[in-house]
Amino acid sequence: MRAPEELLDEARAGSRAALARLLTYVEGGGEALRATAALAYRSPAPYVVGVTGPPGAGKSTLTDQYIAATLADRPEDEGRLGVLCVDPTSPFTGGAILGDRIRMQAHATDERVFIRSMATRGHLGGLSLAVPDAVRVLGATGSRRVLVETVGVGQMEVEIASAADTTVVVTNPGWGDAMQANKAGLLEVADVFVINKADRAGVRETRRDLEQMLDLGGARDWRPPIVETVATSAQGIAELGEALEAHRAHLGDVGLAARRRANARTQLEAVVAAALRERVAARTAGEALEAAVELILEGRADPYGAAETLLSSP
Ligand SMILES: Nc1nc2c(ncn2[C@@H]2O[C@H](COP(=O)(O)OP(=O)(O)OP(=O)(O)O)[C@@H](O)[C@H]2O)c(=O)[nH]1
Ligand SMILES: [Mg+2]
Repeated sequence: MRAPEELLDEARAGSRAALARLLTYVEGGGEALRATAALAYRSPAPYVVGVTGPPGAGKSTLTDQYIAATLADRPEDEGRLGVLCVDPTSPFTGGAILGDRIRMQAHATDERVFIRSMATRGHLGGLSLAVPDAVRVLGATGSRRVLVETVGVGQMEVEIASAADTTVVVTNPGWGDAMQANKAGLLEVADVFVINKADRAGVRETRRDLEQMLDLGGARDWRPPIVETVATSAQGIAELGEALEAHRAHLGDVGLAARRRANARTQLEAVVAAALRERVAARTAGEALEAAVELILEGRADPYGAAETLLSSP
């Protein structure tokens, strides 16, 4: 294993191979992750934009267009743009991730961008904990802004949103019903809504559904704007960029600090829970467990006493 300190220096000096290696450490968990995290969290966090939504909504196409637009008028001092593609449904390099890679390849050699598909291998808390770590590694090596694309399935979008400063929820025309089913989750995470594939029928109805959902959600200090896009032809990308900047401006320094405090709390709780789960697994496996089960079956112990014995054994 190469020392993370060295790799970090090399990555800061521009080595993409060194950066890739650090991210592999993050995915792999264990000692390499710990050593990497100990360094990465010393640097300020980059600004994180989460892009989530159902499979096939056009998240990657949209992200790709956003990268292109961002690079086109990027000031010299803006640092690198990091992009993480996360697909919880295919933990190993599956079709979707491969597709993302190919789609974004146009930018893959641009020095100002670093694109990476994330997988979970050994990370203690799985992808939802690996992502914030990867974000910090990107931040520590020159990315000032990081885009995180995740397929919104189950709790994933909520988990990833708790690693983002601004979260974009991508929908498509005709998805009113699908959105109704997951209303609470979407409302909780969305800072910006996108109706992508606006070249298709049903945009107006979807917008109405979203507006209604936001009305029912009650008064908040930020009402997520709804941006219509056709990602395949770069329509609405400028508006999306404006919506992102507007949300950032709305947060301001105080709002951003509050969000990051909440996110750090959520992340820490998740790390503690994952560590405890690991300990539970260690305690409830192997011979000691079997012996305790035996005692219960023989009527010589009850589950509570047996549990205490397991927990207090070294
Ligand atoms: N008609 C139309 N098709 C689009 C639009 N945006 C994306 N698509 C197509 O929709 C398909 C899925 O696009 P992706 O960008 O891969 O969607 P995704 O949300 O990243 O998909 P997953 O990562 O697999 O969940 C592709 O065939 C795109 O070309 C759009 O605005 N209009
Ligand atoms: Mg995708």
